Amino acid sequence: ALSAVLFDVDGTLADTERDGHRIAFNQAFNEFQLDWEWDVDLYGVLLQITGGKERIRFYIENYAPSLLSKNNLDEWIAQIHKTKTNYFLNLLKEGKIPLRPGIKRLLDELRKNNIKIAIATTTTYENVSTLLQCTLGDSALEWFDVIGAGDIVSKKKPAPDIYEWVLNQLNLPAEACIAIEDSENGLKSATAAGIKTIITISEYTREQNFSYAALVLEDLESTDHTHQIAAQSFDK
Ligand code: XBP
Ligand code: MG
Repeated sequence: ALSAVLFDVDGTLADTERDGHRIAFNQAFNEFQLDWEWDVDLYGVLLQITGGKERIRFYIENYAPSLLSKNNLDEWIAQIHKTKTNYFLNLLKEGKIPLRPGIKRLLDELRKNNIKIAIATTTTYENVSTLLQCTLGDSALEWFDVIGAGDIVSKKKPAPDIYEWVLNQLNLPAEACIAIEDSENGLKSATAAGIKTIITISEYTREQNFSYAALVLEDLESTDHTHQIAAQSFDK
C-alpha cells in the first residue's frame, strides 16, 4: 500500500521558475552590478543545472569564463545566491507565486487518508518553508513528515541522494512511496532512488523525456488524478 507521497517543489507545487527564481537571480545580479540578464529562453537552458549556486557557476563557466580566476569565487557565488534567495522570499511574501491548481486539494486528501507527505527538492529550505506558509498558512510546515532541501545532500538532482535521504528519514522503503515531479532531472533522481514517479508537466519541461514515468499528467487539477495516484500503489 501507499505510505507516503514525496513532492518536488519548483515546477510541481508551484510555478516558481520563470516569474520567481529567474526574476530573483536578475535582481541579485543587478545589486552586484553585473550586466547579466537571464531572459526566459536562456533560463530554460540554465535549468538543466539544478541548484542556484551550481547554476550561477555553470553560467560563469560558459558565458563569463574570465571570472573563473576571481579570488574566493565560491564565496562570491554564495553571496550572490544569498541575495537572490532574499529577493525570492520577497516575491513569495508578496503573494506573487501561487500553488499550482489541485495541489492544496491533493495535500488535504492525502492527509485525510493518513498518507504521509514529504518534500524532496534542490531548492533552499527557506524557499520551501516560506512558500508553504505563504500559500497554506503557518501550520502547513507541520503537515510534512520530512522536508529534504538544498545543501542537505552534496549531490543534487538528477542524483538520487535527496530522495534517498528523505526515504531514510521517513524510514520507508522506496516501494511504499510515490514521487511527484515536473522535470526530467527530478524523474531521474526519484527513479534512481527506486521510487515510482508521476509527472506534472510544467512550462519549461514540456519537451523532456518522461517515457519511464509511471504517469504523465498536464496538472493535478481534476479529482480523477487523486484516484490515479492512489491506483499507482496497487499495481506494484
Ligand atoms: C529546482 C532548482 C532550483 C531552483 C533555485 O529543481 O533547480 O535550483 O531553480 O533554487 P527541482 P535555489 O525542481 O528539480 O528540485 O536557488 O534555492 O537553489
Ligand atoms: Mg521541479
